[in-house]
Amino acid sequence: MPLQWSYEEAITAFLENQLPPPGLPEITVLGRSNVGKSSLINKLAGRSIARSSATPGKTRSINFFRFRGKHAFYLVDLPGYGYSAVSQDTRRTWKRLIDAYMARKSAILHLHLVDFRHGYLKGDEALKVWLACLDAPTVTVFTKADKIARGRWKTLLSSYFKGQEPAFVTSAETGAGVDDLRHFLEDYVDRSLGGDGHEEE
Ligand SMILES: Nc1nc2c(ncn2[C@@H]2O[C@H](COP(=O)(O)OP(=O)(O)O)[C@@H](O)[C@H]2O)c(=O)[nH]1
Ligand SMILES: [Mg+2]
Repeated sequence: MPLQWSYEEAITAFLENQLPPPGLPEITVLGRSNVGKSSLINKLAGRSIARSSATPGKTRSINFFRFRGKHAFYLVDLPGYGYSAVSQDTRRTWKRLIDAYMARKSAILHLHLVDFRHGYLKGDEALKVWLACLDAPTVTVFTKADKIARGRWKTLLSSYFKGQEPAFVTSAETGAGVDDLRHFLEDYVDRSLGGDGHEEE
């Protein structure tokens, strides 16, 4: 059955002191600019809450979206790393914000979004190395799967992905794979809080 979350509020942090106090489980959404982070968050929410744009690298804030499923949790939009077109200053401020975010240690899971057409690019390999140093595990979510014929999905997925952990193939355009991901995240939040991962009857 399709799972629904109620969306409660958004918090935007440009500066360290604007980060919400730790307490709720947080699931981060990471990946290159334009990979489809905002679009996936909107699709998971079932409504338009995160701004999606065709111009990459516009966002300079960390955006927290609070949901309530079985439990309350945040999806956290950590916008594109590796901006090429920003000044040193902006980059420094940005790094400070990310470091402050990570120091809170509230993330229980990181979603690494990767364009299904391209697989892991150079920036993604660097991100993987960085993510591997963090406490919380990472799950890869392939995006824009609607751009690839369904008959090729399985082969393509196994050509990119050799790991044991789950990987999701999704499209924010058609909604493919999104409900599976929603269920996975719901169970993940539940287990992180000591539940058994099953929905209550
Ligand atoms: N065809 C297709 N386009 C997508 C999908 N997800 C995002 N896009 C497009 O890719 C562009 C960047 O998306 P956005 O969500 O803003 O990426 P972000 O920079 O990672 O937040 C936008 O033009 C979206 O409409 C998808 O699943 N399929
Ligand atoms: Mg975005």
